[in-house]
Amino acid sequence: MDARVVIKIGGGLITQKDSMKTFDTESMESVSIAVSKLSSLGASVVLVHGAGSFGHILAKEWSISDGLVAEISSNQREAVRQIRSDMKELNGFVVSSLAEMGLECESYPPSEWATGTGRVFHGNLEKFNRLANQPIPITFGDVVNMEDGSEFGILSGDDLMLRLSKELPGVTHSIFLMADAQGIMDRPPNERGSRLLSTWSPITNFKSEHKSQIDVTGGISLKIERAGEISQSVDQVWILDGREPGRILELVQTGKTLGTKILPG
Ligand code: IP8
Repeated sequence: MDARVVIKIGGGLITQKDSMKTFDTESMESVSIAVSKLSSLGASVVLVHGAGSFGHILAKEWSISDGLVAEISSNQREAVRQIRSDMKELNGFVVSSLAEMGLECESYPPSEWATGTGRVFHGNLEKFNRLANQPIPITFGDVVNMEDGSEFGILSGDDLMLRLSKELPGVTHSIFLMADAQGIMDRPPNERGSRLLSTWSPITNFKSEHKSQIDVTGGISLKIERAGEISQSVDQVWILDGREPGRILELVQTGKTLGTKILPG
């Protein structure tokens, strides 16, 4: 199979987002099973994961996405050290889960190779360009250094998805795994009567809910904005239910599944 699949494992899927550093072993295990099957079909896989409660809670508490604030700088610097270490710990849990399914990964923490935030961050993406039989490269949303004097900032896994999906050669699928919905719903998933949108393009209207009290990087809105942009250069861009990761296999094998396919605007 000559598929090259870039997958974002949402932080809300593998952690309890509102409870500090709580890893969801079971959710991750079912993702690992699906990735292992995908890899044994011969697909080349690139993984990105979010931060969930290993990143967003402290980042919010110390306004890390605002960069250095003079009055609280020493607390912020301590928080930056802590978040980087917590993110490596979370990545360690993810990598161990994948290893239990027989998958070898190589981790690239953005704090060590990327600078700047948003879609224009700097960093060499060549290390993610691997053949299907090589270890799976994995990275994640992180606190990175800035070149503009603000000292640090937050690089979201969604921006890593955008750049990896667009710049690695031959990406066939770019998939965002969500925590709490089958895909993009026409209104917040917990609202009565909300329905799954089988396709979405940047011109579609929908009402989203951004838990800004928890999420420092923009939640579903950033994700689908990035997904819309990726769909300009990648054929199969999907938002899928991370609780049903078998749908990744169905998608890669048949070209369709239950979820939301993102179309260019
Ligand atoms: O969860 C955020 O990454 P995301 C990274 O992919 C931190 O948006 C450290 C909050």
